[in-house]
Amino acid sequence: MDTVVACSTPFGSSALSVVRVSGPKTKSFVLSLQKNTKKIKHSSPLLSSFLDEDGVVFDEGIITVFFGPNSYTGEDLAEISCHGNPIIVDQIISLACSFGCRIAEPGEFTKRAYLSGKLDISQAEAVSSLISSRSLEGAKLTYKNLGGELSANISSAKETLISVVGEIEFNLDISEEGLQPDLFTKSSQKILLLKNKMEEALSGFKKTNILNLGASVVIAGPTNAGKSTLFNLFLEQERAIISKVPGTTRDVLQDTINLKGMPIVLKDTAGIRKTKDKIEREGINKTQKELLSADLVLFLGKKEKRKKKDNKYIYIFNKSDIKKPASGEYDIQISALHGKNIKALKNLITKKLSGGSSVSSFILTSKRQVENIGRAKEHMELALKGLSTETSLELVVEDLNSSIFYLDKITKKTTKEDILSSIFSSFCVGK
Ligand SMILES: Nc1nc2c(ncn2[C@@H]2O[C@H](COP(=O)(O)OP(=O)(O)O)[C@@H](O)[C@H]2O)c(=O)[nH]1
Ligand SMILES: [Mg+2]
Repeated sequence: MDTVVACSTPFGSSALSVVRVSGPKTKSFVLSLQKNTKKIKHSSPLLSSFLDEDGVVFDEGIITVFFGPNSYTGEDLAEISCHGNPIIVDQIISLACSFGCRIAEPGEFTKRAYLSGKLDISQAEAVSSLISSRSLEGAKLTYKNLGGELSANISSAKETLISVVGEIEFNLDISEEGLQPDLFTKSSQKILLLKNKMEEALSGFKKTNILNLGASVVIAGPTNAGKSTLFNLFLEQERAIISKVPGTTRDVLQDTINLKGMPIVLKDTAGIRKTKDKIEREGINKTQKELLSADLVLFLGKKEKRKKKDNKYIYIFNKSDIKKPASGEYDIQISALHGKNIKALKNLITKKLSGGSSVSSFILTSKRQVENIGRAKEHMELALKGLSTETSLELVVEDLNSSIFYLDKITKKTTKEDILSSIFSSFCVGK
């Protein structure tokens, strides 16, 4: 196995940087850096000078070595804290390379942790989401999976399915007439409970995903409706120009806000109208694109009659201080200028974004997990249908085994190399 090296902290000047080394050459490399060689102990920080190839000291810092298998990667692992200067970091990395180490690929430390059985694949995914999470609440949820909460949930679901399969198979072995009388109802009840849990997990994903990645919320509507006024109100600053002149906002303006712990990228757009102005038309094209990719649209106008109710839209009646809605359907009335009913609007936004769901204890953090839970749930539904119509028990067993197969894929130790590569390549170098 190669010994790998990488800087685990962001590039640039800072008080400290941390270089990580993992693999069989770790201890001897750390010794080569020291002037007065001290005995290396497991997990004990050691103040050390750093020597270059000519024996000249170029920095000093703290080295902590963790002996495998009791380390993050399961191998010998060193964390070298040096002064946060890219030149010093480069020097340590190039010394390690001359010593026979190679530069780690993105996510390679976590991949090694996975390969040595320190983490299962769902925990490795939790590491990645924890690093990229954009809200504290999202980080807290994700951290639970790092501790193995998802793995525990999956294994308990699998145990239930295995026990149902076992019972059905036992009954298949005895004669048809001798079937346990409550076999169908008992099995259905157990599977139904599990299926509901899967549904909860799937609907909770929407909220977790928004807490981790943030949501794109677009303010749109006709010119002069008060979009920029609302945008500024949310930002609590005069960010966009407000004017009675229609067509003032042309480019998409955006900023990040936090609503009840939810990170939101809020966008102010050009008002939609027919215009001969080339630049304004370009702005309106941009608005249309934003509308397509938005998680939620705050539309300052009424719903078009022929349009079906779109769940992505909140139809807002603005300027309620000077007029009342004559016709049309609105979800809420506000006054952006006077901040009237804004609290209710904020509540509506967070409710819509979380899909009204609360996060269950079954937390999913990646699309891969969602896909597999979805497939497992589909097969549970088929098994339930089979049980309710009392069709062949063999087919029910087959569906339950497929459910187990998909649940297994979430935490499996033997995941295919291409799936591994796609998971770990999204990590940063040094993790
Ligand atoms: N009375 C009243 N005027 C508003 C309200 N919101 C915006 N306006 C005014 O409507 C005009 C257009 O606002 P602006 O935010 O630039 O609209 P936009 O074109 O949709 O971005 C400005 O003169 C605002 O002061 C409101 O709630 N009440
Ligand atoms: Mg505007």
